[in-house]
Amino acid sequence: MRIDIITVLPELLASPFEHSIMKRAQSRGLLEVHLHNPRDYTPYKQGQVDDYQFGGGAGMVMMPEPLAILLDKLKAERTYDEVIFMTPDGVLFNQKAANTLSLKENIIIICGHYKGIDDRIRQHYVTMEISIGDYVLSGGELAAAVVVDAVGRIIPGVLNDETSALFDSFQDGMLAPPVYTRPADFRGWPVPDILLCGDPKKIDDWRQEQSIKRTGERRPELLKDM
Ligand code: 6GU
Repeated sequence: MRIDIITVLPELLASPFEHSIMKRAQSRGLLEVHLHNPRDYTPYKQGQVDDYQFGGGAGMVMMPEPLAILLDKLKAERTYDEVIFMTPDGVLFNQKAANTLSLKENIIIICGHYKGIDDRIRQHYVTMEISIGDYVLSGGELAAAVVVDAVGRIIPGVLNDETSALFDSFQDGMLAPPVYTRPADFRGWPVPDILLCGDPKKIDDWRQEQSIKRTGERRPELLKDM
């Protein structure tokens, strides 16, 4: 999968994909992340990419030309499955959306800044608008990093133990059960006995039960969807 990210702050996205699972996804050739700065494509002097909004009002808007020139260039090089715009007024991102995106070949992610981007880019280029939650971030970069991470880790072949994603919170619409490691007794706080019993069936049942209990306590609305 190839992800092209359009951002006026590529420095902000330099490190998130250079570690751990995102690094492995790329070194295995399963994920490619490319950063592009619209400033390198602007026809305006001094690298201008934003301007005052028509009609007045506080806040700058990203101008259409730098984005359109860059988008045209990318789209001439390959076919994209989606052109995604990161925006707090987009559709809420969730595990199902991550699963769907992980099956795509090529996607573009546009990070908004300032007051946003000229609406004509949204009308004529963008195919999908994503928000990562009901709060406002100062730009789309951190949200894009969240989406790339959530999508990248579930590309088939990325996780070492293929089953480990199956037990993630939300992968089956439920929260994950608690986990423990050594020591079996830490400061007098013991690991639940059942995890040491050696019976995989009993352990599985206990995890399932814990999963349901946690989901009921913390996110009861998830159980209603099942
Ligand atoms: Cl995608 N962008 C911004 N700027 N703020 C957000 C967001 C995106 N999702 C939630 N808040």
